[in-house]
Amino acid sequence: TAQAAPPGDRDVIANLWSWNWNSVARECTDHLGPAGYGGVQVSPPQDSLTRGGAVWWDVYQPAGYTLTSKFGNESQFAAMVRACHAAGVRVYADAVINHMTGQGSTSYGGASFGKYTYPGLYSPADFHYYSEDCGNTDNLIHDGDYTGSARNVQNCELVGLSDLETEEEYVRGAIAGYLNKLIGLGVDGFRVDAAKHTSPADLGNIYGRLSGSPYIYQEVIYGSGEAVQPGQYTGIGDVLEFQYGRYLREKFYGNISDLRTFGESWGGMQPSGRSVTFVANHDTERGTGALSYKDGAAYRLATVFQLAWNYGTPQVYDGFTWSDREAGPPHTNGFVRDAVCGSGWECLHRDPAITGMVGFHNAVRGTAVANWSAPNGNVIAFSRGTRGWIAINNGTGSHAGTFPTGLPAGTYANVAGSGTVTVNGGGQATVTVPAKGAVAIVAGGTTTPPAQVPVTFNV
Ligand code: LAG
Ligand code: CA
Repeated sequence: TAQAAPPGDRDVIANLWSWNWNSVARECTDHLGPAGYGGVQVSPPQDSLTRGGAVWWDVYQPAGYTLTSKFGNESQFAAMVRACHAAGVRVYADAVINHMTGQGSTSYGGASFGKYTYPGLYSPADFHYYSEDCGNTDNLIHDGDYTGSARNVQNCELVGLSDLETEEEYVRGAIAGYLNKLIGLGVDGFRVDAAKHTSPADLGNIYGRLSGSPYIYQEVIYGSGEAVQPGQYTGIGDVLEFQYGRYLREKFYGNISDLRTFGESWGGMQPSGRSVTFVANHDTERGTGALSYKDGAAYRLATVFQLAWNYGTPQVYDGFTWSDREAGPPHTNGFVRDAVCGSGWECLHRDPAITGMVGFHNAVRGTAVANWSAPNGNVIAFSRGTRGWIAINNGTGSHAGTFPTGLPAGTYANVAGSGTVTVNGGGQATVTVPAKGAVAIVAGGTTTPPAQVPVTFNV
C-alpha cells in the first residue's frame, strides 16, 4: 500500500485516551463533529491483561485480538465507528503490535494465557525470546541500548513485554489480520504503539498487507544520538513529534517570542507534512518534560498556539484526571465508566477557546505564517496569510497593543475568547489580550460573537 497522506481539510485529531466506546460515540456526535474535528484517536481496542481497573496500563498488554476490552465490546466499538463517521469524524485506533502481555493470566475478554503462549494466536516460537535475536542475556531492553544498539531496542523486551518476532511470516500475517479486522469495522488509521521497538522493515511489510489506505502515525520517541530515529520511519508513515511538546513546555515557561521559527529547523523535529503534533499524551502528562492539564492556563494556551501554528497535524489530548500516576480511569469491575467532563475527565477538547481554534485551524489551512510581531517575550501575534490572525499573551497581566493583522477591514468575533475585534482600513487592530489568553479572528468569520458556552475545562 502507498503511504497515506495526512487527513484532508478537517485534520485535527482529538485523542480521547481511555474513553470507553459509548462515550467516544456520544462525543463524536455532540461535540467533535460539530466543532470541526476531523478525527478521534481511541485507546487500544484489543483484549488485554486486566488488573481489575487499578491501573491504566493493562491495555498496553494484549492478550489476543478479539475486541472485548475494558472500553467495551465489538458491537459497541462498531457502533462508535458508525456514529463518528456519521458526524464526519475519522477513527484512529491505538495499535499495540510490538508485543503481547508479559504478565498475569486474566483478560477482560476472559482469555487464558501465559507469557509467550496466547492460545489460538501465538506460541513461544513467535517471540524474539526464543529466537535469541536480542543481544542481552536477560532479554530486556537496557537504557544503554538506546544509544548503542538498534538490534536490542527492537528485538529485546520493552519492560518485560513478550516481544513479537515481527520478521516472521506468521506473525506479520497475524498482526495484519488484526488491523484488517479493525479496517473492516470502518477504522480509518492507526497510532502505532512502540513503533520504535519494531524495525521499519517489519512495519513496512505489515502495512503493505493492509486493505485500503489507512492513515498511519507511529510512536517513535526522539532521543538525541539514539540508534533508532523517527526519520527512519517517515518513509512508511507519519510520526508522532515528541520534540514539539518538549519545546512548547520550555517556551511557555520561558519566552514564547522564541517560537518565531518553530518547526523543522529545530533540533530533532521532523518535516511538518510527516508529523502529528501534541502538547501532551498519556505518557508525557505523567512525566516531567511536557505541559499537562496540571499546568492549567499555560497548557490551554499552548494548545491554542498549536492550532494556530503552521506545522504538522494537530492532536488535542484528553484523558482522565489523576493524582496517582498509575491509577486507572473511573471504572466498574475494571470496565471504564462513561466519561463525565469536569468530573474525573479533563475535556480540554470541549473548551470554547479550543473548539474556536479548531475552526480557525480549518479556515487557515494551506496559508503561511505572516505579520509576526512580539512586543515582549510573553506576547506574540501573527497571521495565517490573509485568512486568520491571532495574538497570544502568556504573561500574567493583560497586554494592549496595535498589530498588523493582514485581514480586510471589519468587525470579527474573537474565536479564542470573547468580544469582538475591529480591523481598520490599514489592516491594523487595537486589542487588549487577556493574561494567559488569546484573541483570534478568521476572515469571513461571523461578526457576531458566539454564545458563551459553560467552560468545562478542568484546571
Ligand atoms: C508505549 N509506547 O511505546 C505506551 O505509550 C506506553 O504507555 C506503554 O507503557 C508502552 N509503550 C508499552 O505499550 C505502559 C506503561 C508501563 C507498563 C506498560 C505495559 O507506561 O509502565 O508496564 O504500559 O502495561 C507495566 C509495568 C512494568 C512491567 C510491565 C510488564 O509498569 O513494571 O514490567 O507492565 O509486565
Ligand atoms: Ca520488538
